[in-house]
Amino acid sequence: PVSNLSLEQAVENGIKQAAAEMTSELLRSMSPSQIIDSFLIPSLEKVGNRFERGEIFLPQLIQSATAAQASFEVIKKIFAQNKTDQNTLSKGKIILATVKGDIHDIGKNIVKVVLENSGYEIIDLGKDVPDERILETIKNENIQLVGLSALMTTTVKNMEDAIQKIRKETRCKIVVGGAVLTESYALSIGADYYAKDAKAAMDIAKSVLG
Ligand code: B1M
Repeated sequence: PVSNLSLEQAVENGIKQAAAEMTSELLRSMSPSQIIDSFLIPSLEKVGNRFERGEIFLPQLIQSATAAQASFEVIKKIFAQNKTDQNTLSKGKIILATVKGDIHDIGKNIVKVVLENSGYEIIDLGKDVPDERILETIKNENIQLVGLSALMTTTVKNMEDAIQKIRKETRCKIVVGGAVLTESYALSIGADYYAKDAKAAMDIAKSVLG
């Protein structure tokens, strides 16, 4: 590596290239999920807290997010390689979306890769997704499971609205995730399941779709 930064330092300081390099380095001895859980998420949490305390500002937050995404791009390639030797038949389709008003998608994208790697076909509607779009896709594609992500206290309200609309018109199961949520809160806004991380999302997909 050209730098001697750790992955945490690279993410916390928003240095993209170092983050990518350190990830390749770590992948020699660690699994992708270990890297995500032990380095990427804790570093982003630290950065988020600094932002909240006013110690850093939006440009730095964006740089850190970009560095984390660069690390994840490297991780994604490993997932893709593992996928090739699995059977290619889809175990079922799942919609993923970050709810209206919310542009945080790093977590959703991690969940996507893990679910794809487990054999599910993911319809990724992206971020800041209007409820109507989610609803339409559920109906058009006859979807049995939708995963919604929300990262802010303000957008959890939008998540609740989306859940109500989905409930009213379909029988699709709903799993929710995102750092602001807890299991009891998720259930209180009407979700069927709460996934604290990608592994939990995988277990839920398995129990709903097989
Ligand atoms: Co923002 N941000 N951010 N941010 N950001 C938070 C969420 C915040 C908590 C930081 C803080 O102040 N401490 C805070 C929200 C506070 C609140 O709720 N009241 C905040 C804020 C305020 C904002 C802005 C408003 C800042 C501004 O503009 N003034 C703005 C929001 C704009 C908007 O959305 N409308 C904003 C912007 C950004 C960036 C663009 C710079 C960047 C996002 C880049 C991107 O996503 N493309 C960013 C980031 C990176 C963060 C923090 C630092 C990290 C989020 C993250 O990626 N975590 C975050 C602080 C924090 O979370 N501690 C923060 C890692 C990720 C892997 O975790 O998403 O929880 P997570 O996903 C996990 C699980 O939750 C679960 O699995 C994943 C993997 O384990 N999961 C699911 C998630 N979704 C799931 C869906 C499922 C299943 C499981 O369905 C099946």
